[in-house]
Amino acid sequence: MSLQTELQTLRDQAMTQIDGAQTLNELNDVRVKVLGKKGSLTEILRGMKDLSADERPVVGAMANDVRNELTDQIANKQTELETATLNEQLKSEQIDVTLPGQPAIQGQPHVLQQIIESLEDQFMGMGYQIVEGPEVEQDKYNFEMMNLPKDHPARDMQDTFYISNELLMRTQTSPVQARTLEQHDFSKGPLKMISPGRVYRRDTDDATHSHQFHQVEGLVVDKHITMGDLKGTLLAVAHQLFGEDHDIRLRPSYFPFTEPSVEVDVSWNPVMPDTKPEDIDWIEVLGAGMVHPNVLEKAGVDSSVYGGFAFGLGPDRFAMLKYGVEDIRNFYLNDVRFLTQFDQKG
Ligand code: FA5
Repeated sequence: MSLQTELQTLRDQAMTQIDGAQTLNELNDVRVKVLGKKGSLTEILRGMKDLSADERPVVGAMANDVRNELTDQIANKQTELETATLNEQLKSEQIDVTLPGQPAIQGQPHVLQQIIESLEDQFMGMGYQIVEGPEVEQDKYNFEMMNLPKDHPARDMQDTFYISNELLMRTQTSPVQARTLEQHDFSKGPLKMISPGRVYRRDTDDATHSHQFHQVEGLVVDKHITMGDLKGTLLAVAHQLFGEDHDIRLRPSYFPFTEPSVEVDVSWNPVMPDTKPEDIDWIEVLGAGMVHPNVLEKAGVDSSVYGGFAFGLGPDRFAMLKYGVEDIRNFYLNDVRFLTQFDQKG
């Protein structure tokens, strides 16, 4: 077969392949196969050395024409394929700007977290530090250092989930008192701290009890701290959470780690100057008292120099009172219809 015929055949075949290319990749394969350094056109041109001097320019010119023709055809096909791809993409990514928008649902802190954070803000404003303690606690901190030795009957009221003889799910945030007292350097100033967190008890769940709930512990230790300081602090808390027209009342109580101990009630109805004492409804919200000297001594603090007050309040109960929630279990069911009622943004 003469070179001219070979070139003609190559041209015809290449044209068909270019036309048939479905994708840019396929088109590129054709280009490399025909026009590339090791392509079929180069292969044919190698045979030119055997041609006569007359034939050579004729075949050379024809080879050039074929190359140019194929190059143009490839460029056209490339544009065609690129346009098709772009159109396909535009079609699939079409946006209907007239569709209504989808509102973004923004979360919010859980209502109990809101109560805890507002207490944290208030106490930080009064110069308290916020301390965290472990939920899996040692018997030593949860009970013994809080003046509750192994055989103490008051342990029964806080029966809990034991992990081993010495490790348990803490029943109260009071162990953080012992942990903080041990660490505190009194030469640098008084100790004022609160410690919010989860606590656990083997209580049977009902409308006002949960086996897992929250407490916020408070502890102030310095020289010359009095029961008046405790009452003033708790009154400030009640005012902040419930409003200025709510009062508090301290009733004698018993905790092994405070002496004297009190239970604190908040007036549930507003108290006006002319409200008669018998018309006030009181609701218990927390336990408190003056730190027992044994608790100070066990943590290495000299109880003849230092003294203080402590309290432990239940934010779950605070939230129930503040918002009129009748069943504590609602806080733990995580039903969004319930939780979104306490949207801080209103
Ligand atoms: C204590 O736990 C003491 N550690 C509090 C304390 C601290 C007293 C420092 C003195 C000094 P009590 O068991 O009463 O006390 O619990 C304190 C508060 O936790 C209660 O007033 C109540 O608000 C809340 N509470 C107790 N048990 C439950 C429960 N099962 N579910 C929800 N809240 C509870």
